[in-house]
Amino acid sequence: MLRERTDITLDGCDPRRGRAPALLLLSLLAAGGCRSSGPPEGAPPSPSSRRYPVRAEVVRLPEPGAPLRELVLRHEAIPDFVGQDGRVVGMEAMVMPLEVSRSLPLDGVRAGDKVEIVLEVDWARPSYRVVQLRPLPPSTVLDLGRGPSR
Ligand SMILES: [Cu+2]
Repeated sequence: MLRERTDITLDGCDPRRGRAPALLLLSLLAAGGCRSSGPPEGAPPSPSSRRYPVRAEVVRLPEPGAPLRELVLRHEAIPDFVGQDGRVVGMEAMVMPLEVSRSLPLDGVRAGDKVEIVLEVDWARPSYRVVQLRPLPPSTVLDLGRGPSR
């Protein structure tokens, strides 16, 4: 039997939650569909922000000269991900566009690379931002959540 699937929609940036679709949509709209410009560079971390280390594969690098420095990653599950209402809702493995801090160098990073990032999420602004990134060995096997039903 197929698992219920609501991810990989709306840029795949919706945290999993067993909620009514209307509520989910509202929270996504409030989150700007993951494309909020977020806080200015160099702003101190907000007390409302949380950081999650997570492993991922690089799907697409930022477009040179694009207004938003956006990295598309396929990340592993984040079981302790906290939603907008402060509850732990978890986030499935998914493809997700993420803003990258301007101060974070991406030299040498290529599509297909395995990396470990620190994702900073601030529901107060709201923003999703990669604030740290380090390469992992190419032999790293990621658990990207493709369940037995597929
Ligand atoms: Cu995600």
